[in-house]
Amino acid sequence: MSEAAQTLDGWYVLHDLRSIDWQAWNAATPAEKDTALNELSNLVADWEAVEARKEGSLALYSIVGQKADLIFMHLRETLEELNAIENSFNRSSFARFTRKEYSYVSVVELSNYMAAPGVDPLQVPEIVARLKPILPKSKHICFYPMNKKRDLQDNWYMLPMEDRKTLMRSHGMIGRGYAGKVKQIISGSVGFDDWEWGVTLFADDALQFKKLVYEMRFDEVSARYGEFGAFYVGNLLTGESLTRLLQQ
Ligand code: 76R
Repeated sequence: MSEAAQTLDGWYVLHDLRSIDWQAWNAATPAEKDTALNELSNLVADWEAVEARKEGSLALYSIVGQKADLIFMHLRETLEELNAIENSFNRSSFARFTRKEYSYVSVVELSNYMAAPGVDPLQVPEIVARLKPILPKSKHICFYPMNKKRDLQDNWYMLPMEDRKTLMRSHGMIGRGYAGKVKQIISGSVGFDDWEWGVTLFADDALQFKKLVYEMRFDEVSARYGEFGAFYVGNLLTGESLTRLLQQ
């Protein structure tokens, strides 16, 4: 048996994708809209307060295209808290004007492929901070789930640790070329959801997503072993701009 990579696991993650039911929204009375918007702003304000206390984090973006309209990416210490978040959203009167499009459950993950030998990663403050990240408020988000293949000769999980390390080093070097342009959060979802990882990228220039993902397609880890789900790309929202989007 090949040696499993050791992972460091941080905050749990819920990607919650919703669409707006514009027909229902346009048919609602001004009073119903007011109540819904107030409840939505209160929810967002609560989540922002949790982030300010560094007990979790929120990314709120509008999705471009027809797969969904909104993505709420929540980070919390426990799955119970994530469950409470989705329940409070579903209970709100705003939820009546939305449809559930997709969700993804995972946990922020760092693996030991690039770990410095003899160093306890949990004693390194930068590593600990990456496990419980405050999500950037970049202009754009890109989210997609992915697997590492298990196909005859191309079976990631049968490769010796040393080979996987070499491959991951090359992956990491490409990634480093995008330092300052793209911030990535890798979250593991084996046992939690239908794919093995969630990949969430943040950037002020959306083109950098395309350049990074394309460059990685030629790297062996992605070229040979990567399998990808649907891609979601979007633009930053605040509680205020979300309200504006609904009121225009
Ligand atoms: O954590 C680290 O920064 C160390 C190096 C590193 C690891 C271990 C790293 C760096 N990644 C790691 C693990 Mn990554 N990453 C992806 C994708 O679309 C594709 O082809 C793949 C999707 C992107 C875009 C990306 C970006 N990475 C992983 C894993 C877990 C693998 C496992 O355990 O088998 C996956 C699934 C994955 C996928 N990666 C980086 C980036 C970037 C931008 C970096 C550089 C980060 C930096 O140095 O700041």
